[in-house]
Amino acid sequence: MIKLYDFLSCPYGQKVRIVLAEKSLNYDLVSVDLTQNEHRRPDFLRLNPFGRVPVLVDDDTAVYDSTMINEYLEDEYPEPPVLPAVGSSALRSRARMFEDFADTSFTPQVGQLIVEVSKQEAERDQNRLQRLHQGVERVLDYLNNELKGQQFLAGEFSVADVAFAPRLLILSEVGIDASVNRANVDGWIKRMLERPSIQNLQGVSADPSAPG
Ligand SMILES: N[C@@H](CCC(=O)N[C@@H](CS)C(=O)NCC(=O)O)C(=O)O
Repeated sequence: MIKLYDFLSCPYGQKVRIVLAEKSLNYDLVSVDLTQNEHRRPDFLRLNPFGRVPVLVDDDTAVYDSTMINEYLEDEYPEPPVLPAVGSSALRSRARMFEDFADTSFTPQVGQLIVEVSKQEAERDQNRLQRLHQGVERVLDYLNNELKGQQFLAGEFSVADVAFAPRLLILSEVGIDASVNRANVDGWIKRMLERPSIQNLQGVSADPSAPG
């Protein structure tokens, strides 16, 4: 039996829930309320010494970190795949690089934007806000270019697209229209929104308690 320790608005937990849904895997969701510091409790720290969600427990195996969890799911439950086929080394690297870029650059940047936008207007740092906006717009331009002639970032739908989806879907809440003047990004978002794993994703919101 699979258990997922998660906080619904966490974009990294959302990455894992998209993959679980793609692979039609049943699981129990165990809520770890970050606003109540439940991620700092000793029993949770035994699962992940970093004290972060998501953590996946599959029978006797506990795995933390969304990227490592999704690798585990791909190894253990390979169908349908969320990585290009073994042997397509260049495409597999491309998928992993995009996932890493989303996790370490795009998602945290949008997270900082969420935190800034959720402040009272008078308390917002307008320069920082502008810098963050420009940073996200630059990434969207880059993605628009990378998506030229492609349905998804690395061949078929993969962990590369999964990693961007949670924060792409809330950009309008922080005042960014990802699609305007970016036809490739527009088509990509529409294709992702056709997938039940993304349509039914819970917790997609600009919640500053899980900025990512
Ligand atoms: N690299 C990790 C990041 C996970 C992460 O940052 N989770 C946040 C919530 S979105 C968290 O648990 N934060 C609590 C903390 O850092 O104290 C992953 O991909 O799973």
